[in-house]
Amino acid sequence: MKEAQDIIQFFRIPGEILNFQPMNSGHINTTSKVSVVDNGKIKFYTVQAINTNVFKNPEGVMSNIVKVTTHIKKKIESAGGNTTRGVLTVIMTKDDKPFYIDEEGTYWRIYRYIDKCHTQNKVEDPKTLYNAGLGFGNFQNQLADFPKEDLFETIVDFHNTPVRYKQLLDAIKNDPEDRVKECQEEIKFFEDRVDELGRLTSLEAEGKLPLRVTHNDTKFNNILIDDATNEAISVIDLDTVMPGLVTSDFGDAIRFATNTAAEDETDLSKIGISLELFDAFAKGFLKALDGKLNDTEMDNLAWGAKIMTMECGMRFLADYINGDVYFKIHREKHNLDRARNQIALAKSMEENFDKMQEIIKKYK
Ligand code: GN1
Ligand code: MG
Repeated sequence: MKEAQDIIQFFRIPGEILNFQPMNSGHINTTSKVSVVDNGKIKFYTVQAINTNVFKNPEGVMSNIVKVTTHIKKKIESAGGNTTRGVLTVIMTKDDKPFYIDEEGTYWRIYRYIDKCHTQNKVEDPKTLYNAGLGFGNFQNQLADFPKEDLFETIVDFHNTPVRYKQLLDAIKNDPEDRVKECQEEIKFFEDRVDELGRLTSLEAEGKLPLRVTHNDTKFNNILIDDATNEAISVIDLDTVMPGLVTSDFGDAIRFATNTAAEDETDLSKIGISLELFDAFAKGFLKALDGKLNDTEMDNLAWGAKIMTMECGMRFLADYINGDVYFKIHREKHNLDRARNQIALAKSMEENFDKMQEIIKKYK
């Protein structure tokens, strides 16, 4: 594959390349930070190769991102905010496209790099997670009036948990790598909870959970944190912005950020939900969305956390069984470790479920 530095020339980026450095973040796309010197000034860009095994319609992805970032920019502008920091800026190619396709068919995109901020993989301080809650809640506010029908569904059934279960069953049936035999306990965990998996999609079908424009990948490392103030500056990784449920955004954020261990920790005794962190995120998220959620949404936020954790666990497990074809892995059995981790976290949520519900009630 080409390197980030080879494709800069096709974009509207004046100056000379100084340096480029791969960034090992995310399980899907390949990302580098590139510095360019223009008239003695150094500017930074984020260059990404889009994973087209995952995103079958990369042009649809970029169409969504251009529309959504333009919409948010207008909101920030009318509120008198900083439009270069509060939202990603897509850099266009010299022929005015939001992506460049190289000879190998790789889709590339470039964002302006937002400086004086960073991402964090682990929550060090509840206040920062509170800020992230505010940030993700605000993101949803900014898109509350965005026309949903203008968005491509970039991954069909992305958070359709019963479909994810079906995909796990298909993987088990095919068993291409003969791995099912070592996953019996994990498979049973999901079989035992099959009735819970369809809870949110059923409420959606009954019209009780409304479709909103959601982010759908609200990991704590998908929001930029200001270096000086620890405030949440901008939501990033917009590939999966599409119509969805607020319970998914809340739930996925909780799944990732409140785990007392990393997503791939193998010492299961270290894994559990931190109620302190749950409280911090809920407080920020619900402050931003003050009064905007209906009762069914409020009553199902904790369910969102558990169901998103189970869904992610099923996805990791199915990918392990399928031979690691979706998520990037960095060691043998990485996806199996991740699946076991998510199961341990879901168990911890079961033990703390009443307390999670109590915390949500405080912010009703
Ligand atoms: C992937 O790209 P990244 O690392 O932010 C995945 C999410 C999973 C997450 C698990 C498009 O997110 O759905 O929850 O890994 N993104 C896609 O860490 O599948
Ligand atoms: Mg992503």
